[in-house]
Amino acid sequence: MKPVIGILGNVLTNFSPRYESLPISYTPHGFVEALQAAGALPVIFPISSEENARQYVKSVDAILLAGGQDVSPLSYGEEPHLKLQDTSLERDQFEMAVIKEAWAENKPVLAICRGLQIFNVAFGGTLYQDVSLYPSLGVQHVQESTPETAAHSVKIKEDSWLGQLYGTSAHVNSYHHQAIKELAEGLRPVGWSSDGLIEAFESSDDQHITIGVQWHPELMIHNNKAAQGLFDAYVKTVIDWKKKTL
Ligand SMILES: [Mn+2]
Repeated sequence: MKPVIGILGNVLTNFSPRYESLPISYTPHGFVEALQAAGALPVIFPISSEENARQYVKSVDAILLAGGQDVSPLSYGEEPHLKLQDTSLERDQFEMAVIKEAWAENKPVLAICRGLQIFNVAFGGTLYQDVSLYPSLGVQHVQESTPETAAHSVKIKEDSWLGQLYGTSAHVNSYHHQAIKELAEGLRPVGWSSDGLIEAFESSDDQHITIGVQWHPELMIHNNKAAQGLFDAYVKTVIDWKKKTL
């Protein structure tokens, strides 16, 4: 049996002028393609109310948190900065409920870009609402080049899940204007850009499988072996975890 992985979806409200009044539930196709290529069965969870999080989590083996809107600063006790962009409180609340359910059930979570940020906030961490608010900013984190192009380097902690995959460094793309400020308890940083921002984390205990990356491997799967390799390794980890818990 292939592992079933729930991808947290989004709503597109401006799909095209012709369909202005027709919101679309979706996830970027790269996530679907990458998980299928890795041998998993992806399903997409539409944004839903918090009370449905439990049943959704129970219906899958593992979770993938996708990219998207800014996380609302109201969730970490701040007012919106002038540089804050589009947010969705509804999505934030549903995703935080899913994250907590997955944690309670020890189900693996791969958190990408916004996914890493919302995971951090769900457990009490905070964010820079815009990278310009980070005092040591020295790297372009919203790259001008196309998404399949690696834009900056990341130093990786060798003794980590990501370290087994990448060794001590990786070249990644970068499309985030928000970033982790204080990391939540229960998580440990395992990747940093050269200006010192946290670009990856994992859970600090051995019990939970949580991998968060600030970059977008799903946009590089066609021309970067390590990008598809991350999804391959995640699905393998989910399969191993499933065997252990049966
Ligand atoms: Mn970056």
